[in-house]
Amino acid sequence: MTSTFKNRFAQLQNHHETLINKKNEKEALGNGVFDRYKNPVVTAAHIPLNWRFDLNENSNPFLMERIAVNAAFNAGAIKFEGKYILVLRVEGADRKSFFAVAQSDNGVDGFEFWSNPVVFDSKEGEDTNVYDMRLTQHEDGYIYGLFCTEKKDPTAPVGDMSAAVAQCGIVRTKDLKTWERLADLKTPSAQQRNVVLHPEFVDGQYAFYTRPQDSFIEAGKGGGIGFGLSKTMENATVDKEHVLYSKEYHTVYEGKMGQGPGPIKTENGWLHLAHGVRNTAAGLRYVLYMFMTDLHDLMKVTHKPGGYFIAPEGAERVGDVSNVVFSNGWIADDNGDVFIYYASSDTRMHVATTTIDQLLDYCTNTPEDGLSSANSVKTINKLIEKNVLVHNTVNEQLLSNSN
Ligand code: M1P
Repeated sequence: MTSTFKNRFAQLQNHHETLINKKNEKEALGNGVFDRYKNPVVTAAHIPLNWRFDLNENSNPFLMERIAVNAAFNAGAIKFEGKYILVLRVEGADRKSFFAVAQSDNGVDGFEFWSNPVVFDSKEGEDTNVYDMRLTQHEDGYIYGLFCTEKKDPTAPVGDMSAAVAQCGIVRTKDLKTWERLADLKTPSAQQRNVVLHPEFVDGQYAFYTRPQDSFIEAGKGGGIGFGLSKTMENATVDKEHVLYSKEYHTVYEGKMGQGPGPIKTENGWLHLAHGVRNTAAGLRYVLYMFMTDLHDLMKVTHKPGGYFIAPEGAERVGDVSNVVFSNGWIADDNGDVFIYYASSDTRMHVATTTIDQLLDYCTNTPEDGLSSANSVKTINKLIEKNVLVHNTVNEQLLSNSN
């Protein structure tokens, strides 16, 4: 081995190890709802060297990167055998996405990829592109991965190389290593993305959150969060989609929205995280918002905190598709801690930490969107009045303490 090759390899290894061992820290202050962290938890640079470099000096004397990775983002998440597991959407320089598992001991740093990317069969013709897996530990004993499978639109006019059809692919596993491919979900909608499996049976059936859409980018008449039941997972079919959360004019989800990860069960109802999309002069803006549904009636939205929950901030704003935050994975620990994994600008993964108590407080006490400027001002004035009372009480207490 020449010393040039040896030195370059040592430098690459050193750079990679330093990145993986970098400790993450909470950002100062925060908003009281969740804490952001200084570093992303996974980036394209976290991808193992042996996936990207031919390490044989004879066939790669310059130690060139042979297979470049563009991004690592939009990860499903699950706690498995005591580890915080992400199933990431890894996107190559060739634009093709695939899935790969990374694990960490503490959920905020030290994420390392497993030895190989995830492999599973195609079904119903080869998937051109697969992405955005939502993981659900279902009460039937399987871990299901629901993802988007994309193919060229067979009805696209000659010369149109971008028209695509998106549907919901389904895999299941018990060890996150061997994945069984099932038939794609059938629904009444022309296209589907952002489909999520509910963790419990509903009336003895499997329950799905869907995102009915008319075409590949535009949700069209659809675009809300739908809900439907299927008797089986082997040939999952939702005959009827009921929209449980609709698009609304002048909200952060007026363009379209999509369920994030599967909801978290609490004594007070189900906590949901979703993304909302609106159009701007600079293109689409994706933010995260929250809502809650009734513990027993999953179609009943009980709390709708107004506005966004997480929006892209600072360096998160810039990437391959700028001004985007997207989440399809979170982990709730038994002690009530919650790890929200979100991607920024279709490029990298971050974590935000919080607790079930904070999320419940946020969902139940954040005012709803009043849907007009006057109503927003009324809501602020109400809070100011309330704070005047608090201020007076505190002053009275201070006075009586000093007497
Ligand atoms: O580019 C932003 C996101 O766009 C799509 O989300 P949606 O279906 O809601 O428009 C997905 O391609 C997603 O992967 C991507 O992050």
